[in-house]
Amino acid sequence: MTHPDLTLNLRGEQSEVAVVTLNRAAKRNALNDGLILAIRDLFQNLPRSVRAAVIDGSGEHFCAGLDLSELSERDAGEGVMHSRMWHAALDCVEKGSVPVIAALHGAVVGGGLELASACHIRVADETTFYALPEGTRGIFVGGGGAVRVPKLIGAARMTDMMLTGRVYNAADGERIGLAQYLVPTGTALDKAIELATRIATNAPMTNYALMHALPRIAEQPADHGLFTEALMASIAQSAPEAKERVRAFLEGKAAKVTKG
Ligand code: 1HE
Repeated sequence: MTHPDLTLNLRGEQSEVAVVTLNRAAKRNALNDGLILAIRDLFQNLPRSVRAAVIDGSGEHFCAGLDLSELSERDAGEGVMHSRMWHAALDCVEKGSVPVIAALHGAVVGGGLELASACHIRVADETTFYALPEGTRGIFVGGGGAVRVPKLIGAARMTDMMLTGRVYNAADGERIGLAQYLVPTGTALDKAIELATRIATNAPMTNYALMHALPRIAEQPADHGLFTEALMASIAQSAPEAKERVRAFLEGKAAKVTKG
């Protein structure tokens, strides 16, 4: 890809895993407008071989959030447009073509946490820490955090983080739901690639349903959700690939579920 601060590497035997790296370590991977637009473009144009993606950050930190040096001179209207640009870019991560796993270490703060929240799974190593310093910098979240972070940890915990500047360490972050996996220092990327490689072997329609139907069902009234679930289930199970997979299990050719 063409942006100097964002690199794409394809992994796996069929180039099925995209590893997307924020490459601006000198500025702690702070997200300026160019980098946000590059994230949008990259996730809109992933190579067709890609079935799952990983985002990580180079250097000591995942991401320091919004590039504060660009914040200064915007008026109210420009501020709205800027926030909407972040929304559009992070929507391309969350509602794109493939599941995305965030590999976290060091600072996951402000817009960095908003980016991580747009991913489908978060893997954090023991150096990870989470904060929303917007509250103490006299600003507000603007990259979708007000919608996505409460879905992970609840509005009360997010309010506390923003009112008090509270920082969660890696263990507490996993405990409250900011990350689904806590792994030893330096291993988040390997773990994320391992998970992405496994996810890439799922039937694409199942992955699509999990990314696109599940979050919408969660926001529907229960009766509507159950109806949407029934439609999605029938579409997924009618795919030829689903039939083959079920037949393989019944013929003893597919893996059993084993104790974790
Ligand atoms: C930056 C940024 C940034 C670092 N924008 N330049 N985000 C914040 O409020 C986080 C601000 N950053 C920090 O608290 C710390 O930098 C870190 C904890 C992330 C890392 O600390 P450290 O000691 O490793 O690095 P550093 O020495 O603080 O920073 C290294 C350089 O990166 C330095 O520049 P230099 O030219 O003096 O070397 C910093 O100025 C620069 N840097 N973070 C610009 N964020 C859509 S709305 C989203 C709202 C937000 O995200 S608000 C931002 C929240």
